[in-house]
Amino acid sequence: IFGGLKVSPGAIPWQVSVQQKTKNSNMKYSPVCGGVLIASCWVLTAGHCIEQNKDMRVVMGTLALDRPDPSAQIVEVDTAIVHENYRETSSAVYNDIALLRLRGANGFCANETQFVKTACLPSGQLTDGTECTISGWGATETSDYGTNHLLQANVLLISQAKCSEPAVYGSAIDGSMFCAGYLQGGVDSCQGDSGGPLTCKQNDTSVVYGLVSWGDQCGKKNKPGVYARVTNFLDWIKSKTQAFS
Ligand code: 4AZ
Repeated sequence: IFGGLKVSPGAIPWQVSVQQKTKNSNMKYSPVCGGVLIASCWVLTAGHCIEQNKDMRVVMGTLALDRPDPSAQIVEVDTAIVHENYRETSSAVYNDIALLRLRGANGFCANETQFVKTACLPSGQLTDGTECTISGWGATETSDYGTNHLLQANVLLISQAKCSEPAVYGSAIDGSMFCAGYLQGGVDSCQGDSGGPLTCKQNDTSVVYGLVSWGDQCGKKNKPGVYARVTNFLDWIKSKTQAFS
């Protein structure tokens, strides 16, 4: 996160760290992406976060990554489901969404606490200009390698028309994504934040409208962050999660 602030304990309890087992090791995992807990056994993340045939786990309920807080819950991923139309080109990442089915029994995986809670899925569309919150352990203005402590920042929703202007992203933008941030630059998501939440408050409830997806670097003028448009995938999420329960 560029231009962010440290998150307080319990402030973003649906944020998870998606981690991949390191090659040639049975024990070590490295953080690859963020994710969002949407049910006890389900995490939303970005499609581009998934490398097939790699063991993954999620770490929930912690702000620090190097030494997880006592409130941390670590659960292995059973199955990763990448969207059938996920596609990456030189100009954009399309349908950049995936579901992680966590390992557990009887639909019970994450244990809800003050530090681990599910985020709500959206019902309606949002108004351009709405202020929303992004978070992650990704790169910052001072570290390409990301942070140990979870950071957050506020961003504004940018219209499709504005984001599709030639000076911004032109025809790269489609209905599977939206832009958020500031055209003057400075505050943005960045590499390592991918798959993490963009939530907006509705009647005091945080609703996950976006997943960190891509952008032309980070915090640059006229190059806001691009987010997977969760409202576009509600039927997909429903069909994939219902097929299991
Ligand atoms: C990345 O490389 C990435 N500024 C993620 C988000 C943004 C740019 C790059 C948005 O994963």
